[in-house]
Amino acid sequence: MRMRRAWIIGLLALTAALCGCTKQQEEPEDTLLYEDEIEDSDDYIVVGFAQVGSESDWRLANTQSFRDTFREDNGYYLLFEDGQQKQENQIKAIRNFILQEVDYIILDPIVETGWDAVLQEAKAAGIPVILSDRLVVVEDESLYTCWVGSDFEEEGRIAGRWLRDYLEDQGRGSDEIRIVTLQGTLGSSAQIGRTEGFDEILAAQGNWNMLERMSGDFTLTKGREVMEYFLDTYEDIDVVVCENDNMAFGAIEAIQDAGKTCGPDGDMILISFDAAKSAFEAMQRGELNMDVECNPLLGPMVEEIIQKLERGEDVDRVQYVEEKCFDAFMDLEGILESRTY
Ligand code: GYE
Repeated sequence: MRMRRAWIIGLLALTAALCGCTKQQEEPEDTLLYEDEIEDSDDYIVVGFAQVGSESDWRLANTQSFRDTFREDNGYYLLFEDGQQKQENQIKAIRNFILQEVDYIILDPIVETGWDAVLQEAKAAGIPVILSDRLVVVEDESLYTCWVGSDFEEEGRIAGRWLRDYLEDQGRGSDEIRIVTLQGTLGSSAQIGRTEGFDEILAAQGNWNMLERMSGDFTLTKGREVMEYFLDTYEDIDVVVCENDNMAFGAIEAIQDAGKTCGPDGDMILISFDAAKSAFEAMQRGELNMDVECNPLLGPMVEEIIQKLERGEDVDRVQYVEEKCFDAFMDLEGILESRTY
């Protein structure tokens, strides 16, 4: 079901006319460049990517990884749709991909539920769906081919274990520890896993008190608002768990505006997830204690899967990305040199 370049252009124009909201329309220069390069005989693997949005540093690095991988000179034509953190936009994008008869659909589902109907449509059209980053919960598991992403629950456990050991080292192992959590988008795999993993460790510590959890939707602005609310509501907070870096940056701003401090020498311990470069810089400035890595560079892994499927080979149903954790006491300058996101 390969599509010729000229055919794709016709379809792109049709889609733009139908939905009036495609990335191609927002960035006409992409299409123009493409039209200049028409060679009727060339075949491409056409991939439609329904991305969550552009809410975080992690997300931008993730999008870039797909753009870098699925290039025309690499044999691909990538149709990219930014869902702007709305499930309905992602569903619309998938329907457009089906209409355009793409060869593969890559879906990074904003939340886990609500995908049965549209994935059924993709299946009926014979288009394989590869899940990337987050997972879906569907009744019929055959609605997607495979999933590549992080073990979010383990990330949550890593954060919890680190906190337990750190408090122990500080001689606070049996003090009452008052914790607040800034959660990611509720119902997303990253939020569910990180919350549950951390909870597992928390449940075993009789002296840890989770004061409140609230969603900051993985963004700096909402993270800041939630932290302002926590600071207004609770007088003593010992630990702030942020389920991603951008919310941690918002929390740092709120804490500093309130005349308080966080980090290894601060009033509060700050824990985050993702380990983007900007978070390393926050650790270097002494504002953040630790960060659990979440690798956004999933493009090459998805490409490998597509190549296998093209050759008719079996693919693993689940593939985890390798991840580490970093804290402010490491040689951050040395580590930063080799970080790519
Ligand atoms: O942690 C966050 C992003 O799903 C792993 O989504 C991803 C999360 C990531 O917005 O920064």
